[in-house]
Amino acid sequence: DRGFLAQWSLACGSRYTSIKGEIHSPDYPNQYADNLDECYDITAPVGKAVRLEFAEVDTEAGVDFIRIHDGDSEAGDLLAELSGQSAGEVFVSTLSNLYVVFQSNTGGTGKGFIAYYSQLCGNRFAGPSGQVTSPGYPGNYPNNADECYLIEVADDKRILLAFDVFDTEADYDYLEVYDGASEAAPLIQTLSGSDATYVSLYSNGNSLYLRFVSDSSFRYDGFSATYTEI
Ligand SMILES: [Ca+2]
Ligand SMILES: [Ca+2]
Repeated sequence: DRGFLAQWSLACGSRYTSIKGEIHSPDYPNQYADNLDECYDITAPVGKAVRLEFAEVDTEAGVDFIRIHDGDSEAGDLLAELSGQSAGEVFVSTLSNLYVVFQSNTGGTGKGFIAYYSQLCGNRFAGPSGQVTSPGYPGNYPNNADECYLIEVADDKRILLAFDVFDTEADYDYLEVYDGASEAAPLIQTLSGSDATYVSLYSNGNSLYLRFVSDSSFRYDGFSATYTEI
C-alpha cells in the first residue's frame, strides 16, 4: 500500500517521447475492459509541441471518456472530452506536453481509440504574413544554435518566403527549408553563406518548416525573412 501521498505524487507510468508514434486503448482494436483509468503522457523536447490525431474513437457514448489535457498532467487545460464514435480530431499542445486520460465504467464497451502523435516545432508563426529571424537578430546569432520555425497559413494558400538579409558562416552555419510542417517534409533548399540574400522560396502547401543550425565558432548576422500568404 503506497498511501495517499505517494499515490497523489505518482506520475503517469506511460510516457511517450519519440519523434512520432501511437497511443491506443488497452487491447485495441478489441474491446476494452470495464473500470479502466489509463493515462498517456506524451512529451516532446522543450521548444517543440505535440500534435495528436485520433484516427478512431469508439467508446460507450456519454459514459466512457477520453480526455485530452494541454500539459503534463490532468491539471493542464482540458482541450476536449471524446466519447462515442468519431475520427480525425487533431490537438496541438501549447508547450511540449499533451496528457491523455481514458476512463471506462462497467457495462457497455467498444474498440476504444487509436491516435498518432508527432512533434511539431514550438516556434510557430500563423497569420497572413510575418517576419522570421535568426536567434538574437539583429545581433549575431549564438554558437551551437539549433532552432526551428514553423510557418502555417490558411488551408488553401501557399507561402512566399523572401530573405532581406542572409549572412552566415559558409558551410558551417546553415538554414534548411522544408516544404511542409516538419523535417519529414521534402527539403527545398539548404542556405548558407551570403548567397541567399534576396532569395525567394515558395511552398507547395500551406506550411514551411525552417531549421537553423550553427556550429561552435564564428557568429554572423544571420537572417531576416518575410513570409507572405499567396
Ligand atoms: Ca462502459
Ligand atoms: Ca559558426
